[in-house]
Amino acid sequence: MNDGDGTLAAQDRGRQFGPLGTALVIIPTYNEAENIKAIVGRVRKAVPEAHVLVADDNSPDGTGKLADELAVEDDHVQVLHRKGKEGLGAAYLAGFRWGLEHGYGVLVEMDADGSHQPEELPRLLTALKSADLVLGSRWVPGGRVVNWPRSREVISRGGSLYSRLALDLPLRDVTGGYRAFRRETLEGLGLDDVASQGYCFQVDLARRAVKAGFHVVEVPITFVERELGDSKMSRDILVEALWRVTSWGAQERVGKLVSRAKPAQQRPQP
Ligand SMILES: Nc1nc2c(ncn2[C@@H]2O[C@H](COP(=O)(O)OP(=O)(O)OP(=O)(O)O)[C@@H](O)[C@H]2O)c(=O)[nH]1
Ligand SMILES: [Mg+2]
Repeated sequence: MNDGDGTLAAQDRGRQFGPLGTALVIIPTYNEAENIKAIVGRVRKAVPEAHVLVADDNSPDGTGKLADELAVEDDHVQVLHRKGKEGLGAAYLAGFRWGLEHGYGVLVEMDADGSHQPEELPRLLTALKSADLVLGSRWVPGGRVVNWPRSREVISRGGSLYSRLALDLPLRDVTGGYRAFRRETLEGLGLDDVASQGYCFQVDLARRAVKAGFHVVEVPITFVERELGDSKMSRDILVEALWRVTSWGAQERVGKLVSRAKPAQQRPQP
């Protein structure tokens, strides 16, 4: 667990964390018919007390209908049907809103394709007892990826490194999507003006959490490449991430320069 002085732990030490409350595992789906039943089953088995919300963007392959079948059989499973494909970020924002309105204490992000292993969720939830946000991390000691082509690893590591440096974040895996938030953390992130869609949605949330002073902890995970169904990764998603991260970084640097200049100007003259 990366809980050194590089994270916000140093700033927050001594803080008391309250009880967690019921967890809602949000699984966004677009054409995951081959995966949805298996992943929901694994979550229910690994963390029986948690609830599941499938946020489906009207998948043409009938994922939403399969999720409905699961919901009929199991009162811990719900489905949020959305009109059409609007991207991962929009699906999560809708899922978070739903979860907060329904009183959940913890909101978890998890992909449908098996890359995020439900069996590791208890470790994330345990870490959340003394954190505001827990990131499942591939790039801290103990974390790893299985069956990823070298090219994907280079893109992912490069994306995290670039985000870390451009945004001055004390985090190793900034783009990952296996996370557990306390409800108070999400409420403090200003979700109403989040516009990011793809990978940079994850960078955006991590950045907001750090800047807001929340205690963010990374726990190692084993990320497994999907075996069934198609990736939704695209060039557009990478381009969006690159320009948004670059522009946030530039804005922050300008902001820091301005605030450094201000106190000197405002200092009363003797
Ligand atoms: N609701 C919704 N879910 C989406 C959308 N795009 C992707 N997802 C889901 O988000 C999760 C992550 O998408 P993936 O295609 O696995 O993307 P990835 O994990 O970055 O790429 P791979 O490593 O190649 O699998 C999966 O559960 C997808 O079904 C979308 O537009 N709407
Ligand atoms: Mg995936």
